Amino acid sequence: MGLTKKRFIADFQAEALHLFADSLENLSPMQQYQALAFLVKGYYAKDWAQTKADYDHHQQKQVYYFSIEFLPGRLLASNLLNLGIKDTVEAGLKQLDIDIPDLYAQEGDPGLGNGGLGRLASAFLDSMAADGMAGNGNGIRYQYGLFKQRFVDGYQVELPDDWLRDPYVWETRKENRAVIVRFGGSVYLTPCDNGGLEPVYQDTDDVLAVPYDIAMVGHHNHMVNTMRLWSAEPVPGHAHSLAEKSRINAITQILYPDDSDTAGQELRLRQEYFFTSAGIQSIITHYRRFHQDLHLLPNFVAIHINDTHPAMAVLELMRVLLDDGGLSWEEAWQITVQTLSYTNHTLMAEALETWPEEMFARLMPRLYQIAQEVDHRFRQTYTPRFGGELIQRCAPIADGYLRMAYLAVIGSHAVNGVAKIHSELLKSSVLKDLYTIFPERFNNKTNGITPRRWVQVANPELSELIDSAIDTGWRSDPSLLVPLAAHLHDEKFLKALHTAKKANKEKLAAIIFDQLGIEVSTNAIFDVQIKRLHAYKRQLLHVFGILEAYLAIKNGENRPSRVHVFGAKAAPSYRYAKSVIRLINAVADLVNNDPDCKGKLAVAFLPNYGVSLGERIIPAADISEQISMAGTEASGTSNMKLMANGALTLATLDGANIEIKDAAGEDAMAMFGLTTPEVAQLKASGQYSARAIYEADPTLHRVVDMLTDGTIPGITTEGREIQDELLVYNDTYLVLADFRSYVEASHKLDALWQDPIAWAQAALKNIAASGQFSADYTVARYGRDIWDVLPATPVGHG
Ligand code: 26Y
Repeated sequence: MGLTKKRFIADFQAEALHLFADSLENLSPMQQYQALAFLVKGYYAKDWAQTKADYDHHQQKQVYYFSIEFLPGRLLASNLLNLGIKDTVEAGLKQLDIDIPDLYAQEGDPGLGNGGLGRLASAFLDSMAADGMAGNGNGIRYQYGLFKQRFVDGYQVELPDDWLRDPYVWETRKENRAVIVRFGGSVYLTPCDNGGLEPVYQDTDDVLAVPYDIAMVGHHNHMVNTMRLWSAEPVPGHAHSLAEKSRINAITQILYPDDSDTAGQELRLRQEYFFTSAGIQSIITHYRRFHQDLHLLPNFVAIHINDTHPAMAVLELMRVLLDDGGLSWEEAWQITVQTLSYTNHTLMAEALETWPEEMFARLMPRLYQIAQEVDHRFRQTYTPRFGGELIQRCAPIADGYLRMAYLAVIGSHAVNGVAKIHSELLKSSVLKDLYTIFPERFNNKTNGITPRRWVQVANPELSELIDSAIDTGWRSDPSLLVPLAAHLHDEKFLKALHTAKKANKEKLAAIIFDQLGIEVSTNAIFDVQIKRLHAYKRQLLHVFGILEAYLAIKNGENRPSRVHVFGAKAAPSYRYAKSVIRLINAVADLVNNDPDCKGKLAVAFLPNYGVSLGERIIPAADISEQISMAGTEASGTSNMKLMANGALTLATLDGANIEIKDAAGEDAMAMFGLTTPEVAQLKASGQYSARAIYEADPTLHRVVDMLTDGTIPGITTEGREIQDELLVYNDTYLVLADFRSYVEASHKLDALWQDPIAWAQAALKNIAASGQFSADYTVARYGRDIWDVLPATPVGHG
């Protein structure tokens, strides 16, 4: 949009006056932020309304991305960037003498998700808008987001995230679009006029679902899409008791801070039905404003199921088509399958959702009836061809449970994993039987990230350097980063790359000092692991690497100095993960307070990792730790963000690490460890003995002993627990098996660091190859292969 600095300043002053009846300089930074955000909202309001009108007018096919988590991050800077006015606005703010980083920092970071899955959902909404695809988000407006993490004596402490205490500027309440979601009661079928059966509901608990819409601003294309988040409220006019009211409010009160396994709670099931039903109802209501014929639904609507949490979309869409639309089962089923698609994000059996039949039937009696019919017909249709045993293994209902992943596959026309290896493993392991039945449904869509946020907004130093080398085309088409590789032997450029990284490390060092009181050297290698804390992600292996280095330093060995940076939240109920947090903090105390380590080794565990902290850490990283046991990490996305910022990946051959290696080249990273088939074989053989490895490797022996021998102060119980997991329970995630090759790969990076030019060349290879992981391309592929929706904005060469 055409905006001059002068015009912006006048608008900003007028907005301040309008909102707070005062002049800008008298406002607090928070008030200034709010005035600016409201102004920006006004700047795109017309485009937002117009985009919606255009979609309706052209009857463009729309995508609805259903996700129980979204992690949009702060929106001010990214909205300014997408509107093409960031530089102008920042110049204006500068003229007004306003501290720009401080202003941006006023904005809260909606923590409406746990980790990768939620962030991916937000990246996809951002990219759909950028690609000019009609894409909507559908989720929950949790009153409390993911807990805020503090450390007290090294332990994780969880504080409530009351993110709506200050009004959230970007949302718009749409009371006129509220719908009613029915829970419980009983339902029976009764003959109706057209000769069929219709359900009669009795004694249901009705809940009002009120939508709050947030704009997803497209990049330089005047398109603005919508993320719709639902809030649960009592139905006006119903005589709810106090207890009922609080049960209703509870539905959208809090995000489950658990991404480790199925939480299993009734409330979570209620949440899932709540946003799924509200979403489906509002889609159908909107559709019916323009169309009579429900058979054409798949021509105009694609509904995507992000992991199994919204998988009951299969049943809810059937319910609406059957009961409200009066269609036959066969018609309704065909429409449902054509409309729905599903992404799986995990291979771990314990994380695949199942619900007890009794609970499901009690909360959603009509959906349960439909589920039984789906199950019945599935068995009847496929048993003759595939045999009863196979069908029993993959039917949607068995042994007293609804199996949501199976239901999602059966009710969708497309199923995908999130990295090549993951999609292959789905076919050969957890979804093997359904792959046998529906091979044509399975496909891969490797995850992506948004370089607009992770490079352009988070790392202006690097962005400007790239501009100077290859011009600015990469900013809208990241595949144009490839020609950057021509500068591989351009020493001046390589040095500038180093300087830009150094500047980001200075900024992160200041944050580390500010938050933790630790002084770190920016000449050191910044070695980063940022992700949820999970046994399978093996933060423990990273800790063992640190202890190996610690022992070497105590031994007088000379190593390039390293600062290890961690960011990770543990599910509050995940005992082992919390013990590892305690361990990392204890190792940090040991190392940071040992004079022998000064300037050589430091550990900084920054609390409360999330999108905004990620934007500070990622640009400063030299090494990206992606060290899950092979075959466990579906994709990973921090690997892509870190690569795009020039970090070298230290990784197992897992998830998207494999594709990163293929893109950047093996010499631009350090791979190690057992491969997926090797892991599978070792586990199947029953021959693995963690203790034998421990006994055979003196350094490893020493490191494992340190957990309990008092070397690391203050971790008696946690150290014992972790040691038992390794030596008594035989090391589920093969930390000891991979220890030696991890240390060797890490030494390879140490050696490379000694040659700054060679290091910068490797960093450059990563940056130049990172464009292919832009989510703009990923969603374009979803559009082409799954949703049948084409980008309106050219998506470039990815
Ligand atoms: C059911 C409940 C306990 C639950 C809640 C959240 C289960 C899982 C999750 C979240 C899973 C998740 O974030 N998975 C990650 O998805 C990323 C995006 O595809 C992947 O990159 C990453 O490998 C995967 O762990």
